[in-house]
Amino acid sequence: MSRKLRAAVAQLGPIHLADSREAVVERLCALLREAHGAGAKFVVFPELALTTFFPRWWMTDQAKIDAYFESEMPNAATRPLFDLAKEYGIGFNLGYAELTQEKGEIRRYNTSILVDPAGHIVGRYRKIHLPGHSEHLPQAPFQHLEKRYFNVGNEGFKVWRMQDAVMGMCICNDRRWPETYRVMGLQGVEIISLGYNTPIENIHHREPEHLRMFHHLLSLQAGAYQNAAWVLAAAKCGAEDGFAMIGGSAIVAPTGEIAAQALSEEDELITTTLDLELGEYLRRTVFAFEKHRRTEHYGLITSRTGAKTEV
Ligand code: CDT
Repeated sequence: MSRKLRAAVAQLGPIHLADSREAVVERLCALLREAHGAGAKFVVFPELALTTFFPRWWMTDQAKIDAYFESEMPNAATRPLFDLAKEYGIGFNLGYAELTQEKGEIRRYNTSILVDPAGHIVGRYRKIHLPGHSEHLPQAPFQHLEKRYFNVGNEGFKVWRMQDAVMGMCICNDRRWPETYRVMGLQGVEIISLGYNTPIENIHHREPEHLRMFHHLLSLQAGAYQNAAWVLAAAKCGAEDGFAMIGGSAIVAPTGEIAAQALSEEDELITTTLDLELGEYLRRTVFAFEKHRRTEHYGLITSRTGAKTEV
């Protein structure tokens, strides 16, 4: 029997410091209405979709930092999105900054959730590959303080069955690491969804601007193909208070081909019908892991973190 899921990626244009959560959620709802009109049953929103990309700002007042975090989900501001999605019977992935308590300690994560069409949170992912730095870089044009403001995710790369598909999540910089996809691939993932905020300029090392888009797509396409999964990637993009980020939201097929791609750097919806049999076919043939993988030669992947030359 053919298994198909009509899905959408909801790219967001800039969210400025002055924009309220309520105004942003209204934009998310407008995209959700458009997705419903296009027949989509699953929608992917970006990383940190409720606020500006605040790790670009150096802040020392913890109360000011915490104002960008959500301590419950859904909450008053996001409830309209959950209600509308439930009314339409649409599942979604939403990224936000999560403030929580674990064993009496406050923890902060860069998180995304999977919400099923009945409005229940069925999955949660906490970003593992946090990029950037933790100290103030006064000479840099902007900061990238994820290593300062967030704890490293502590729940691994899991998968969940939702809407008759095996779904997994990762967030932004995670998409550049092959291990991200493979750990989910080994759990039979069929759809990997992710959000991202990728500055046009790399403050850590100089590189031509066009490489930002090239490496973004290269990573999605390689991850999709090598794990026979659909990859759905939603940008927050354009210039937030003058700081530019790439667009290029995309839906990538298990063949590695781009099935749909956003053209703008604004709020924009792209849709595709995901044929889940395509991935099944590749997992039975070229990527039948159980037949072809040679784990006896892969030990260094988990026993060594940094590269070391011994010859
Ligand atoms: N948000 C996020 O993870 N951004 C990173 C910037 C990396 S700078 C080398 C990204 O991978 O796009």
